[in-house]
Amino acid sequence: MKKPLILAALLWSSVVLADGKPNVVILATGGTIAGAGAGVANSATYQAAKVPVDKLIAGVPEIRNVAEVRGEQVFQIASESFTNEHLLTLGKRVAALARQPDVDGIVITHGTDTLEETAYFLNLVLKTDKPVVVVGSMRPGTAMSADGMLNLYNAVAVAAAADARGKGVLVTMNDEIHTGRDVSKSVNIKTDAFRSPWGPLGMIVEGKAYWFRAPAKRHTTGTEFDIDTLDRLAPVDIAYGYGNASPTAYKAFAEGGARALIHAGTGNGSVSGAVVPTLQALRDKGVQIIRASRVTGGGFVLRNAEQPDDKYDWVVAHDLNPQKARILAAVALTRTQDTRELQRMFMEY
Ligand code: DAS
Repeated sequence: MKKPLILAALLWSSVVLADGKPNVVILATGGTIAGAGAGVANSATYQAAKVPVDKLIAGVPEIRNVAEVRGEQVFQIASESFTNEHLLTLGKRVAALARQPDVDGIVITHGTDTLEETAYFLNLVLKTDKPVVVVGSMRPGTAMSADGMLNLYNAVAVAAAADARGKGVLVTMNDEIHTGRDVSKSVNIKTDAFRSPWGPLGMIVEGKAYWFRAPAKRHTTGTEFDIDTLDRLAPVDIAYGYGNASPTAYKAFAEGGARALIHAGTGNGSVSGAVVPTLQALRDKGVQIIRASRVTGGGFVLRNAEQPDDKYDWVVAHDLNPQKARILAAVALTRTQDTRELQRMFMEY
């Protein structure tokens, strides 16, 4: 650690000890919350990943009423461009900060497009019960009724809240607190965009968290995965099911090195008769086949219902949407190739 950084950290922790407010670190990665548009009417036309973290913090001075905060700019990208390497880099930084006794909570500002994937990944691999809160915004800070300021304030308030500990990785958007496991971007152009099929965990109002549910699935300190033992994620791809579907995409992904294919099936994870033989052949070559559904918002893929999964040695994604199924498969395959073990993981996480 460089000398100035040591001095800054010592100063920061001394201020905190004097003041007694929780220490929250804000890790910025880009996205709309750091976006800027040409005019106040541009709520949907803007450039993401422009505003640096210190400017984000300065734009919400009330944050300092709930916590001592400092920021780090980890990336400055639109989140549709996240890669597995970005996930690993971010996860390792969060884990290192969470180990620091002078850090009480962590906020990650993030683009909304893949926010749900990052939040789920961290929920699986972080070994801390300190609050980690992922937050974004649907409008840039330059737009009328921008949602980023309040979203960021809420995220810091939750990250500073003692009763947010042990709840896994959280997402605060639009006054709601969601588990990173369930939440997904369900509307692509308004502030009420993030939904959990089983409902939010709670709400954050005027800086106070109100809890109504607890996470039901294994997370953070309760998982068998550990970011500190991960130096890569398995390549996993997703192909959509639809009328007139062909096996071309699945073959191409497998030729590209995919270790598992997520089938985003119609209905209950159904697979077109034109595609089944290709998936069977790919399974025989060692590629894992995981049936998810393109139908999201509640429900789950039932094993052996639409397809004889036991007979084909396939996995079902249970209630995970295809993009979250990819995250779990990418992590799980670093630990096992066994179908039964993979299916256990899809039921538990
Ligand atoms: N492109 C989107 C992203 O970075 C912008 C946003 O909604 O944050 O995810």
